[in-house]
Amino acid sequence: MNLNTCCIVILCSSIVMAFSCSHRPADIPPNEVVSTEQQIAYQRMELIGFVHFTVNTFTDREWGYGDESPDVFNPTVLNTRQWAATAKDVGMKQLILTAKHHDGFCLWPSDHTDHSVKNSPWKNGQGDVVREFVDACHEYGLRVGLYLSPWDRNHAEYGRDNYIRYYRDQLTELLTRYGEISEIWFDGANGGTGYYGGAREERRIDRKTYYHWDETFKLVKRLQPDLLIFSDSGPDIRWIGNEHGHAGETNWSMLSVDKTVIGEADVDYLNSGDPEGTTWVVGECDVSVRPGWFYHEREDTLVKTPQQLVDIYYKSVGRNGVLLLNIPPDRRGLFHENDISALKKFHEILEETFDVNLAQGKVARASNSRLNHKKFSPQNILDDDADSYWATDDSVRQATIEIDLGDRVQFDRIMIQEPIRFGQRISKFSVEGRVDHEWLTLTRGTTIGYKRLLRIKPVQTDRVRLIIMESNNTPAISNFGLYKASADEGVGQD
Ligand code: FUL
Repeated sequence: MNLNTCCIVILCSSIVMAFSCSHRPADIPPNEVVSTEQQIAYQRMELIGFVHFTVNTFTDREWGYGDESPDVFNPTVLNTRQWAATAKDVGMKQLILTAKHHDGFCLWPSDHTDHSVKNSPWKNGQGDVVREFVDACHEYGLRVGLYLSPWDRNHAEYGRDNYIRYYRDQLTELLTRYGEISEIWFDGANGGTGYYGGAREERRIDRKTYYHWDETFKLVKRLQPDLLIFSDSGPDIRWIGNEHGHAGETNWSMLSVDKTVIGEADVDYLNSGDPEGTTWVVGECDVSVRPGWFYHEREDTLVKTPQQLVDIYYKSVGRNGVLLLNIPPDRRGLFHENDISALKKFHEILEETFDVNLAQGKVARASNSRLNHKKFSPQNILDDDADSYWATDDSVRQATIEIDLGDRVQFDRIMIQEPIRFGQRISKFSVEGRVDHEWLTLTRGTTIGYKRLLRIKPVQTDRVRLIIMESNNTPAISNFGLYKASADEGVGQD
């Protein structure tokens, strides 16, 4: 290359660089506390399933005492593919199985105890429910989660140091034998009466110190670095503080984990999160499709209605949470027909409601748009792309976006999303609609987070505006939607 050509090449690349710099400004500065990529992927699943199955299914209990004989575990036609197919059909993206509940019975042939499927009549002791579960999830493209109860009412050493070794050995088996595990569930129920190897007594533990959770978390992350840990205090996913599947109307994804103790957490704190929290810990909203977590024939008629499930969806996914919905297999080892039909209708209703976003592709204008650059244009909130977003200039904390819908449209559901990879910012907003030349407040709210869904009375309007009144940093929105609810939702309003 001669000198001239070389100069031209350098000049051209400088022009290209300058051009691309001026055309691709940097993202907005993130908050101090932000979600990890794994937490974003987790939250985008929105709906996941829980599978409670063990000796309780056969003894008709919710909490086994720990003295159940493995002989009782004998599902007649266990079919984990039916579980996974159902979950997939109804929009679930992950299933979590109780590999061991408080009774201590293991659904896999653990090398560390005789209290497992290997001593049950099921498949003459040759079966492994965890293996079949994992294989079925993979076949149907679902992620895999496992629940391993810290409390073990069967184990002779529960309450002593030896048990902690046993518990970690079990975790190691589960996290090394079955491929990628996406979530591990550490329940807060701990200590009390039990069989304990025949002692039949009450054993209390110090919830703060007994489990040495920090060490256990390290082990888990060493074995599966991308896995997310659920517990009352995270570190990745937190319990939402109740078993109705209801997140707080105000729900921050931040938490100060030193303010929570597994098994003793302040449920209000968990329910709303903490705007000053130092760790990003997504709220998971667990609830069962039936009154109990395990299958009981007497509850066949007490399955939640599709409308009740839809209501829970608005109170969980619609409040910046992930919905973990339990479906307990029956004694055949199958999801019951009544549960399946409620879930299918629930899914159909949601599909119908959220099928058409009436705001998509319409025209949006904002009171402030960062650098007046199209990367931050208000138009980005109407493009159905969770990664593009509107944001304001640095000094701004309050802003309005107005959407011109063209014609008058009727809607009664509103959806708002923040781009959470930059943190959770907004703490006060309202949505207004222009009716007969007057702006009416349609709804107000506090936090938004990954997703906020709002149910309002049906309204007809050609203009809507989102008013952001409070934000801890420059406000940013990734998506905004308007929908007309399926007639089958029933009356539901916030
Ligand atoms: C609770 C347990 O005690 C229940 O049996 C169930 O597993 C539920 C999901 O968590 O703490």
